[in-house]
Amino acid sequence: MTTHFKPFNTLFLESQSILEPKGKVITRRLSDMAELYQDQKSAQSLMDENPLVYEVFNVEVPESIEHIQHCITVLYPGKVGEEFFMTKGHYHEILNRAEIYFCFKGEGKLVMQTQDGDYEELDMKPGTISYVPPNWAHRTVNTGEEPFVFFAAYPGDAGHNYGDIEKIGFRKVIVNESGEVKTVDNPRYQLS
Ligand code: S6P
Ligand code: ZN
Repeated sequence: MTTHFKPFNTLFLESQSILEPKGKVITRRLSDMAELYQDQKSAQSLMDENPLVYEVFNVEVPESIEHIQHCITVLYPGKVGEEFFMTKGHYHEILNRAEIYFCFKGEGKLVMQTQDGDYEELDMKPGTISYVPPNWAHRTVNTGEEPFVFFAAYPGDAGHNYGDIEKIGFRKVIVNESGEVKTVDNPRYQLS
């Protein structure tokens, strides 16, 4: 008889924005990603405090194509200089693996980019379901004053490629300009 992977539930504890069981937790502080922000002087001045930027609660399933990885990200509010807190951003290691996001709480943007430099961004608020098609790098940005909390699901074998975004960056950055959320050109963006 074949041994089947057993079905199971995970509970999203909405009031605390955590999963039960917590699964594999990834914690990103400013020191894990300071070089990604535009204003390096402000990044350095926050380094003593080293704020928590985001946490990812990953349900543990095998990393193979038959399975669907799923997780909750809690992206905290804050800014480095005028640039809003954001995730590192990545392509999937297997580039053509898509992803679905569903926003539970807060507000933010999902910024996306292809390897030949196409750029798109979508607004997310509670109830928004966003589709990241195959081949698009993706990053989320918290443009609000509350934690921005979303669920993600993607093919089990997708993997994560952070290096390309670390090197090249996204074409645009999301900043606070006199109290308004603005998308501006990234002067450090370099399409090789
Ligand atoms: C995974 C999915 C999300 C992110 C998470 C953190 O494919 O896109 O769960 O991993 O939002 O972002 P990042 O860029 O640090 O992985
Ligand atoms: Zn992804």
